Amino acid sequence: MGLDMMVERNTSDQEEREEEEEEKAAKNRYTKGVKHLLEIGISSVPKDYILPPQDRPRVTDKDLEHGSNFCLPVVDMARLRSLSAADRIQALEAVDKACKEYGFFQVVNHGMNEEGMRRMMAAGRRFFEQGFEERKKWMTSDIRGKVRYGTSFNQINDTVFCWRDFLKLNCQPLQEMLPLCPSSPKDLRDEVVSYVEEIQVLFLEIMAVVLEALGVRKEEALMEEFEEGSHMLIVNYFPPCPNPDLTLGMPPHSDYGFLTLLLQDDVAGLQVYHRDRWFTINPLFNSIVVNIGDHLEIFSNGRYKSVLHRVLVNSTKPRMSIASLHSLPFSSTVRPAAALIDDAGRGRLYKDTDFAAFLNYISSHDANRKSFLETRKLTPNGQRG
Ligand SMILES: O=C(O)CCC(=O)C(=O)O
Repeated sequence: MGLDMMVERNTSDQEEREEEEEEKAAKNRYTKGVKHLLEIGISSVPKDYILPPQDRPRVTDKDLEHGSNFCLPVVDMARLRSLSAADRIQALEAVDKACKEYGFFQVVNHGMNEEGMRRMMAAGRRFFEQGFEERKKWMTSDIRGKVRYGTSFNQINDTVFCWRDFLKLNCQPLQEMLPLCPSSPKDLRDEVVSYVEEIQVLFLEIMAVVLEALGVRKEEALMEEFEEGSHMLIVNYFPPCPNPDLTLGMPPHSDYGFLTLLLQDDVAGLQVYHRDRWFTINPLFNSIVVNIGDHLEIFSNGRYKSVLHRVLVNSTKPRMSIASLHSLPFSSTVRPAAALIDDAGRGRLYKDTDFAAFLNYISSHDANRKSFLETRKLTPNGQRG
């Protein structure tokens, strides 16, 4: 080999090594979260956050600010509680319609303490507003951790990163999680306890209503399982983004549990996929957004479907949301309800599943869209689809 060729080859090896080093350093920066990227002074989104053109949102900051004309069905819990048996049937039909047509509804007069909700949101916000040195104490990529500060959607497998940081608290049992929950800001633990206790009561009430709407007898044993059921509280923080047209706060995904109860602040960002289009959900003051998760799709044998949703970011305002994901206990099996399997008509459409299968799946796959649920489907005669 001539001297010139050797020099050229050494130079390109060196360049490759430098590129690899730079890529590693960048990934290391990304795992610290998007708030950290802003803190170190980035002024445009790094290339790993840029979605292919077909997946980018086509909504501007202005559209988000003006709000959309789309409204989710609203369920008034106070009214539902006070109705006569005959009127209740009608109200349950409306819940059934919302679950079938949208997979989402909004709950008002839910009975949660309004001031407590505000304080929980404020304490969560102060957690993210602290310096990185404080936040990073809870940073881990262990998806089984009871408390986890992290970023993006599924940071181990994401091919494109998302503009979101989060604090995930595995709240069942609450007493085991609490000593591990961040103690700064000082009031966070107290606010988490109050919020978790109240939202759990609301979940049980809404779950009972949904079972009634589905036409499944509200068996005591099942309700007891929900009382002991899994409860993941996810505090989401979406900082302002320099290029909101190129990326997303969260990609299109469905939630894994039975129901998710979502509290959002007053900044729009949540979008729901409905009739082949994305619709923005205007934040409705003091309401809770409820959506069907994959486990309820399985339990209902496909009568109710989990629905894709995603989150947009904007260039000026941070946005926060607090999602409560509820399901059966981690050790339980989720399967179609016997009452909803009709041997002569609709056979069993889903395989049994459990959390272990889900966690194994997300540790090795891109879990966006409804990819996990797809692996649980059977053809109508009981074979894998
Ligand atoms: O921030 C939102 O509005 C939605 C959050 C969400 O989809 C989630 O946490 O799974």
